[in-house]
Amino acid sequence: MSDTTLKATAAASGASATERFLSDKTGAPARTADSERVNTLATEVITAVHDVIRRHRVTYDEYNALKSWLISVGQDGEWPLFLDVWVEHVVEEVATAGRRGSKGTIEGPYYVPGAPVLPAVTVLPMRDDESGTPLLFQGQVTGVSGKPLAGAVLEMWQADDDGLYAQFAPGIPEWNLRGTVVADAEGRFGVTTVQPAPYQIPTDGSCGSLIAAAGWHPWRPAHLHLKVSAPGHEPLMTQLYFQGGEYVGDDVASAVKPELVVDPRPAGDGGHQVTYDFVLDPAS
Ligand code: MBD
Ligand code: FE
Repeated sequence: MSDTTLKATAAASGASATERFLSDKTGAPARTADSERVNTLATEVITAVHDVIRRHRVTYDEYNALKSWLISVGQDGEWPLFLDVWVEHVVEEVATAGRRGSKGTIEGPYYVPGAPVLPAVTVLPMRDDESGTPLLFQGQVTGVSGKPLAGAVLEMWQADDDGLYAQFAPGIPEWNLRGTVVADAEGRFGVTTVQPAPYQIPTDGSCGSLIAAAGWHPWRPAHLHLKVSAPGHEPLMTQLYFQGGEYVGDDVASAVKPELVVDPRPAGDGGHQVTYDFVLDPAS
C-alpha cells in the first residue's frame, strides 16, 4: 500500500472493534454467572498473577509499565484485539471439545452481522478493480450423519489483498468481501472471491508495542472467516487457511488447525478453486 493515510491505525480499527463488540448482544457480558463461579475464576487469575510476580521478582518499574500498558490497551480500543489474539483460542478449544462435526476456530474481532444476503452461487461484494487472485470456494453443508442441510447459511468475511477488513480500515466499501450466502436445497454453495493477504496486527498501538517489546511478530496467516449455521444445528465458527502460505505454522493468534488448511488448485482462468465441506453438529 503506497498511501499511508489509508493504513488501518490501531486507534481507528480498535475503536470500531470495541464499538462492534459492545453493540452485539451475543458479545454482551454474561449476567448469569453466579458469585461462586466469579469468586473461583477471579481468585485463580489474580493468584496466577501473584505467582508470576514472585517467581520472576517483578519490580516496581515493571509493575508501573504494566499499569500504563493496560491503560493504553483501553484507550486504543484494543481489548477486543488483545483478547481474541491471545486468549480466545483456548476458550474456543474448551467450548467445542465435544463436537463430532467440522473443527472450528476463533471468531476474532472483525465479524459484523447483517452482511448482504447472497444466493448459493454468487460473487462476494467487491470493488470493480479488486486486487488479488480470484478464488472459487465451493462445497456442501451436511449434518454428522451426512444428510445435506437445506437452509444452511454461510456468513463470510475476509481481509482484502492488502490484508485490510471493510469497516475496520478506512476507504473500503462497507460490505466489501463480506456476505451471507444461502446454500441451495442440498446445502451446496459456490462463492467467487479473491484470496486474502496475511493480516498484520496494527504496529502503532498497545498490542503492537507488546509484540515489539517481546520480540514477537504481528502476523496472522491469510484466512477466510466463516460462520456456518442451519436450523436445528450448532453454528460453526471457523476459518480456512492456505497451504504453504506465510505464517500458517506461526499464527500470532494460535488459531490454525491442520483440518482448516486448504490447498486451492489453479482453475484455468488464472484463478484458484477449492472445495471444502462443512459438517454441523446437532443443536445441543
Ligand atoms: C484478525 O483478522 C483475526 O482474524 C483475529 C483472530 C485477530 C485479529 C485479526
Ligand atoms: Fe481475521
